[in-house]
Amino acid sequence: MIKQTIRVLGALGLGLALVSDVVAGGGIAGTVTFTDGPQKRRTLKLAADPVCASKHTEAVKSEALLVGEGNAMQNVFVYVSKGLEGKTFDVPAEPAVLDQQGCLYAPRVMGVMAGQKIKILNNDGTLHNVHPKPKINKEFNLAMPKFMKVKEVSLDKPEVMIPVKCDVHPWMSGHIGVLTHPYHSVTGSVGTYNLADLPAGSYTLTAWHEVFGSKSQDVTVSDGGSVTADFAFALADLKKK
Ligand SMILES: [Cu+2]
Repeated sequence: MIKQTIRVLGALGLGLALVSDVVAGGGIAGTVTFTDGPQKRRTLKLAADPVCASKHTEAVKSEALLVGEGNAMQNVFVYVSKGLEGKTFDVPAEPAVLDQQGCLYAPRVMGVMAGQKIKILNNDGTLHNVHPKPKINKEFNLAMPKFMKVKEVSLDKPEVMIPVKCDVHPWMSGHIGVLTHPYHSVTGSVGTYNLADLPAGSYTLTAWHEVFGSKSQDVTVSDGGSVTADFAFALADLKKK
């Protein structure tokens, strides 16, 4: 939008002086791959709660490692881990949403800003007990009986990552990353992430996966520039963890 405005003003011959205080920013985008390809996935024992089992027509497999076409790695949390110290950013007014669908967390991995509201939904018609296990934030234990469809919480301190478990359904597993800035992204089924409108500068970018740990690389972003930063994980990373 800002870039567009600059372009329009330029075309009108109005010069950039009018918008000289606008920082255009740059972007970082990339793909995360798992070079050893898809691995065998364990079948989850959802039958322990017939309500959970009834929500699925097929066997439900573990989502701890999801590798798609072209070795695309899903559910990798990519974020700026260094370089934004001392800068402040508005906390989004929109809450993040953590749903419980068929007794699985959706999304399984998510990022929020410290203090941002998180809306936790329960449309499963069964009891869930949302139980994050933070090391820095305050632990809470939220029982959501089947009639409780929504509850709002927030995590106030930066912490990457906070595991979330359900005390009723042991296979339920999620992770929330809490940051002081909005530059985070989670890879989807094609393994891509995108961080837009970063102030120009040098940063450390970190990619985190729940099984394979973290990898970092340094990137420099210029105004209006776009940087590509890809990450690759492999089975061998398990030993390094
Ligand atoms: Cu549950």
